[in-house]
Amino acid sequence: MDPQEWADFTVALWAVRAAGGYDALTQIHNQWAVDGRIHNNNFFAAWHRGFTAALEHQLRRYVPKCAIPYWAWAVDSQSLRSSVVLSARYYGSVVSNGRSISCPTDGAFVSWPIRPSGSSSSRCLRRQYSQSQGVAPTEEINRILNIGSWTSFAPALEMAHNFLHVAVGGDMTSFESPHDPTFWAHHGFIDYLWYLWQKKNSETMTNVLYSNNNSQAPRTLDTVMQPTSWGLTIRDTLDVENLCFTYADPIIRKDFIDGLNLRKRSVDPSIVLDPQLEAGVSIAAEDGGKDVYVEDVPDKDEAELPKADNYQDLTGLRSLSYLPDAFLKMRRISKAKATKYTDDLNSLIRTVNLIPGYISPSSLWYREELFAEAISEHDHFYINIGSKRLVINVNKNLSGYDAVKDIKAKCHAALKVNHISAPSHSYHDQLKETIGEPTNFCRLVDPFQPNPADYDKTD
Ligand SMILES: [Cu+2]
Repeated sequence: MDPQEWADFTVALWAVRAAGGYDALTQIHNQWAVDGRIHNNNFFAAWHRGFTAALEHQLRRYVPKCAIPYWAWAVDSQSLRSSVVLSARYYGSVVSNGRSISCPTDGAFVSWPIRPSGSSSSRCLRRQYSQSQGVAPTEEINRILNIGSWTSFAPALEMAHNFLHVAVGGDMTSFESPHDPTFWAHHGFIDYLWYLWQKKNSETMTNVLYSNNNSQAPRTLDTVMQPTSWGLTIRDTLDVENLCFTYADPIIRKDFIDGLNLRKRSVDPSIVLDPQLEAGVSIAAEDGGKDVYVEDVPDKDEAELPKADNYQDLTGLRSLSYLPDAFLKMRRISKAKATKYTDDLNSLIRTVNLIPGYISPSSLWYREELFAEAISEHDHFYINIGSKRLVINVNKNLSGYDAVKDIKAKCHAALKVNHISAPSHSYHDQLKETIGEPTNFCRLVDPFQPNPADYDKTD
């Protein structure tokens, strides 16, 4: 999405809002959510697809080709607050840096007024960008896309989606979450994942939808969903083109990703670090200093799953916290199911972290902006490789991106980073065992690092 398209999108959004359509949609979400009819059930994906299309249709009254951008937040999972999506360039940043709820101070929605239902006055948009909640990394998204049955895929997709609501926080945790424009970018991504899954699986849904505890939920594909005035059945939503949008032309949605600089991030699943490390070995730097050395991971459990506020570990994925009780209660999500999902996800993360030489596309290694910011706060950074870790001292004569470059160069030299065309076997097999067929992993990476050929098209 180029700056003009982003500007058009926000202009259209403000126009829909001025006409009353935006708040009306938020209230529709609230109305049907309160009764527990659109979440935690078998047509969550279908309803929200129709819902995002409803906004998109309104946007097109003002900007004919307007499309809702999606936010592939899995790549930002290790630090939401450093996501360019949540920056001045797009949806806005918050000054609290994840510590408390505050209002965006920059971006397109600083003066976006929120009027919660039942309230007579407006206030600013509230967000947190929680440092402690955590959201699913790319590996979990890939695992979900590899699930073969609808009855297992759908609840996993919805569960992963819940964490983002809580992590963005503030208005996004309530049933009036569409108040926050990030809602649409988030649901655009969720819908895209369903779309990808549909392309792979012929059993998109069956007439017998997976069972759920909600007696209000439609039982068949031909049940008209609420609000019935839309006249949309689940079957109507199965094909996105029915709803006048598509993901088929990668330009429409992928160029947004390009606009986010994600292409620059060189998500390269073929980077393999040399795992032949021995503790106690130090790698002499050119100046003779002990700039890089190898040590045993002191507290293995902790090192395997870095805490959410640990910005020193450049390659380890962070653990996720359990979803708050209040959120589960409001959405009528079974606590046992949510707990099991979180535990399973953390164990997947632990496994991923222990694959020797594997660097997740989500890891801080690729987040140079955050890494540059954290550099002044630390004397050294780590790269974990199984039970060993590489410690890299920060050259205090350098700052920001220069220091980042220096650290990366030292790592490359020390670990003899190989850019090889095919991943090594053990690594390939381990990934396959952990997150499914690695070709799908590559397919997932693909949207973040699109084929340059896609960019030759205009439009
Ligand atoms: Cu919802």
